[in-house]
Amino acid sequence: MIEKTFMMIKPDGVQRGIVGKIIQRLEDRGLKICAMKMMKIPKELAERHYQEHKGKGFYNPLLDYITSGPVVCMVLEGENAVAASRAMMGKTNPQDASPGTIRGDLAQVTGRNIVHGSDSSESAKREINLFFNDYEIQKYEKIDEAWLLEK
Ligand code: DAT
Ligand code: MG
Repeated sequence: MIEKTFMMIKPDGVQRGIVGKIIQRLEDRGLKICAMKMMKIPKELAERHYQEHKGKGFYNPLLDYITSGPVVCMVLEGENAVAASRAMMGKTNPQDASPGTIRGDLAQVTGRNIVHGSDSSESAKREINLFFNDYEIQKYEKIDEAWLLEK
């Protein structure tokens, strides 16, 4: 099933200069970039984005971290894009993330795990709508689709 997901390179990924490296992996997999922008997340947006974690011990440090500098937000599309991108990210704690995953290869601790990705199609829809307007999400055909997907 072709679907969209939301992904974000967090402030540490931007500061460490590995934005290109992360996006390269996603493009190499064939995930289509439908939207992309850099922004510094306002506190209110961060609270809405992470509302499911409100009240947990790591909630305030998480808000401080995610609002501490610019992030790169993306909408990606592909076959089972939500699960595919989660698998590429690896486990939340980079110590548990397999080598070969973004977190397993590029991060060390949970509080600096460099990427966010939606965990279900419902959260993907919610998060895409939180971060992007319709006119920022591009509909286009890529020339490799006939070879990448069975269409
Ligand atoms: P994920 O980012 O893999 O979807 P999550 O939604 O459970 O993980 O948590 C959101 C972020 O909050 C996560 O990327 C890092 C932080 N976090 C989660 N669990 C944590 C914990 N036990 N200690 C510290 N930070 C945590
Ligand atoms: Mg999550």
